Amino acid sequence: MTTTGTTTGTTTSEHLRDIAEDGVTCIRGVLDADAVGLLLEDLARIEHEEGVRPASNDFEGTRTLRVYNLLRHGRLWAAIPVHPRVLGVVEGVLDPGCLVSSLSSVRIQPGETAQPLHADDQLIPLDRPHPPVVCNSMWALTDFTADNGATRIVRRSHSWGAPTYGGDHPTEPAVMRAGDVLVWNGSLWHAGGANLTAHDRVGIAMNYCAGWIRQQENQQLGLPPRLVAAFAPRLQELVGYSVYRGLIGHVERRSPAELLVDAASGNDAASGNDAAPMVWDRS
Ligand SMILES: O=C(O)CCC(=O)C(=O)O
Repeated sequence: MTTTGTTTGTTTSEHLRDIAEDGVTCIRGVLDADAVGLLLEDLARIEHEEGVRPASNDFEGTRTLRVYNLLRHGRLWAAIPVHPRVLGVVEGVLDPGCLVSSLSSVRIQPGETAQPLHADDQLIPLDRPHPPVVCNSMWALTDFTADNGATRIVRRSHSWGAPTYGGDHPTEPAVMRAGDVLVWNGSLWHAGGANLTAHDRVGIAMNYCAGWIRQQENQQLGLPPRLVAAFAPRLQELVGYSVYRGLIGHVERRSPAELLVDAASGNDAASGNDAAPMVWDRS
């Protein structure tokens, strides 16, 4: 586990060990400085064009800018959910049938106070601890420090009960360099930190869920089919144009991948994403 302490995990299996034990790991140097710069520039453009303003509730923050549904905004964002170094770990926590649950930005501005402590799967009515159903990640686009709002975590809390929402519990800051990615089991207690500095803390919340539960952001309505038709096949699967274990998510016994509208012709057509065999086709 790598936050304020020593670096241990570097391989996928070491990261998976860290998540099994601590509930969290840090994958260092996923994005280089150029990639970070492009994402920061594009995020600033989107925030400006969409007139993004802080929310007025404690959870989203009153000095925090959030942009949801980032896959709507072009190829830079489409590269995030399929990044092999992170997706490989997420597939190990959930399984390869996992889905994109949401993709959003979190710009914690100076003066923001600490977010209430929570677990991302807290609203899912399952007894705890339970097998992972959510696996989330925070991509640092600026350095994350103890003072600028680094995500605060409660190590090993994924194997406890649910936190008292907003409860007072000792936390540690997930200190990261820009380009690093924090990955955690959705049962881990955590929260965004207070920003005591004069500079923004910018992160991308790339969240995944098991292929058999609902995605937090509705990807099928949030992303126009013509846009999804141009996505890489693996990203099409991840946003929900797929069936879990040949059954869950089917449309009249067919995979939704077969129903994507072909962007070029406007005809209903297979998207290039070879439909997986359905459960009924197995003898
Ligand atoms: O911004 C962060 O570091 C964490 C945000 C978070 O946990 C959330 O919004 O659910």
